[in-house]
Amino acid sequence: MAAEPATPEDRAAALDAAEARTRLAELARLIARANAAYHSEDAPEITDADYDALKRENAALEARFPDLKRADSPSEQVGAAPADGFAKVAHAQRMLSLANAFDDSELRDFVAGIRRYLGLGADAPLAFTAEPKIDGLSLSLRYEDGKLVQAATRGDGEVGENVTANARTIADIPHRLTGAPEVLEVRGEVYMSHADFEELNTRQTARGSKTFANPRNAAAGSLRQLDPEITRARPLKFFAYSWGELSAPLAETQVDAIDRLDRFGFQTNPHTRLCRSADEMLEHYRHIEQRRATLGYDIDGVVYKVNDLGLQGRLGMRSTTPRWAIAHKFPAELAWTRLEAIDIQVGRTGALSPVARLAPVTVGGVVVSNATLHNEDYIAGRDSNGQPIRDGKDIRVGDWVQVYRAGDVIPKVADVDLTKRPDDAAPYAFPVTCPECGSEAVREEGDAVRRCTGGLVCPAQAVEKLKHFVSRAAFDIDGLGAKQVEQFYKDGWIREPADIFALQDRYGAGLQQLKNKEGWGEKSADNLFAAIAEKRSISLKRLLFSLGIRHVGEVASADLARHFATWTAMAQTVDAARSAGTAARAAEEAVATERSRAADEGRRAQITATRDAIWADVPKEARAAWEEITGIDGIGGTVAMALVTAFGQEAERASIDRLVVCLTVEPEEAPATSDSPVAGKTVVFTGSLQKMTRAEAKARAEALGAKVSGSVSAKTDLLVAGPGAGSKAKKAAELGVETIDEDAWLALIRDG
Ligand code: I6G
Repeated sequence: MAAEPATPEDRAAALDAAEARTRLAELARLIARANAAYHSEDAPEITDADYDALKRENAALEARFPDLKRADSPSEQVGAAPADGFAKVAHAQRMLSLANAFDDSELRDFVAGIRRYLGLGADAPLAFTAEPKIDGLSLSLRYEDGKLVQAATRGDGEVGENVTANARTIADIPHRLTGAPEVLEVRGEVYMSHADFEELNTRQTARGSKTFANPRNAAAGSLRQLDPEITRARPLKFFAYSWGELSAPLAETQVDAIDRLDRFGFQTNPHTRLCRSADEMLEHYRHIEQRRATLGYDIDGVVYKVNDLGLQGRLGMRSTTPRWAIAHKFPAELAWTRLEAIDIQVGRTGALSPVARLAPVTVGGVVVSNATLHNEDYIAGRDSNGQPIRDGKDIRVGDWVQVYRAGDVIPKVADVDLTKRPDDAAPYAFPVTCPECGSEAVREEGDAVRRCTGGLVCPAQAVEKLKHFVSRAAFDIDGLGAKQVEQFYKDGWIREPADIFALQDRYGAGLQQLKNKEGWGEKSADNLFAAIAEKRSISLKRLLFSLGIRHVGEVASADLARHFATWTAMAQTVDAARSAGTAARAAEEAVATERSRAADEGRRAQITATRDAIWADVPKEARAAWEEITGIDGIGGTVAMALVTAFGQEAERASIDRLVVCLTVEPEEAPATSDSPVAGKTVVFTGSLQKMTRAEAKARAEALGAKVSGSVSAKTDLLVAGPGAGSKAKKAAELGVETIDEDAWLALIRDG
């Protein structure tokens, strides 16, 4: 039998004109089907590589037989317009997510942390609810005057999708409530039971429709149907576990609030229990874990919440998660399989990330064929400090490896079976050049990761930066996701973020050019331009996050935005701090060198002298700007350095400047506390506080619109000094900063 031609081009070259005509028709059909599955149904049916092969074969055939090019040629305009989505709705109160604990000690840390934050001794009573964490999708139901008026998915927590018509078809969701507050947002989880899931997949198979990989996908796919009648035919269920906006409190405790939801007619989880210690919480965790297989629906852990709602209020929030709750996840699921190859992916910061390509294996009900290998040390069998991991066993292509999945996280390679290692398996040689652009890939002192030095010249970095830019927590432009960005980049339409805002002017004329692109029709092109225009106005914290600067994630972006309020103020300070950044780096390096050299007792003085000498050359303004940035609570030298580096790097800065002129950056609004005497003031806490912990003091000050800084400078408005205040109190006195004690602070925020 003749061997199969090796490449798509070879396949095209082997056909005569008649065969080519037939094959072109077949390719048009296959590619159209793949486009529809990918763009409209969110369910790719073939791999990217297979898709590319079909496209290449089509292009090669068209090049050989131009007369046979079809009117519906895939190279011109075939493709499914993205399906019309759901309307977006802003949640009246942000839908939170939960922090995770992965073992008993993290759960004990959570309890201890809460006691510390609240200043409760080990014996003070503190109760928690514990209940199963359902593996479904969260939904927020808004009732006004007892009537269900809106149902919205979580989305990014701030804006979700309006799925009201679909939610009304779920039997567990009441349309009317009696005795409820005027406004009540009920939150909970939509899920599908195991039995219903099996039955649905059987029906789907019988009908020749696609089946679902697991109950959660089935629940999500069923709720997000454009036709509510399809949702009605799907056996969805709903457990209520929380609430958003309320016109009147539901109760004083979590248990009583859930009980009220139950009496309104919602299903609430019967395995909820009140626990009075970490030991009781862990006991209930094990109890639920033992029953996991017989519950009849998927759960992925146990959620604990502080029972007293007053304490929940005092504990408040971190940036996206409440301090008063945690999800204790069940252990990861494991499986063994063969490592077929190691590929290197290049991320937006140039990081070279090794990815394990695996012989497909089912891990906890999901087929896994890729897993992360973290970095070169991990493959070599050592941690970032050079200590052995896996008893020092390295990982080689051809090895049998253990793969594990925990919840939604990317599967990981955990272990290797040396007894099954093939004789010819060679140690993996981690690349020292970027596989995408060929630039040198270097590993800096203290960095666990090797990085491509190509910057924006590296197409992988450029594309990953763009994908990050359009991601959900960043610009979140409807209709412009990772796939579309990749396509536009390949075509040379978008090279940097600013190009997105020039798209309509450059390519939108008559929409013809965009319309001719795969997957785009007139309506979707129009929608895209409208979605881009809408995002010309953007909050400072989103803009900052979207830039993809190393170490500047969502939390740091929010901290910076809260402090600086405007783009101009931030950029000016970062620019002013640039020479201080250089000095800080030089000081760090010099100090590190001296530490390794000097072993005598004059060492400390010598190190301080070196540091002082380097800083002495830094202009005063630069030093003040650097101190302002590093003084922001939550921002340290690493973030400050990353900012000054990114802003000082010529090409990157030019790209940022080109972007910013396209935008209206909304100033960060202080919380609605204009009547508070501390709103807009910069406050520093020092010394030990007696009535509340430092963390609570900070959270309360911020909730009142104050900026909390870690260091005293000329910009400090108020120093709150407890007993034992030292150098900060001294500096405040020198600078003439008002200093008060904790009682005066409490009186100020209470009376103000
Ligand atoms: O994702 C969640 C699952 C279960 C939750 C949750 C929950 O309570 C049983 N509760 C809250 C408050 C949040 N997420 C934010």
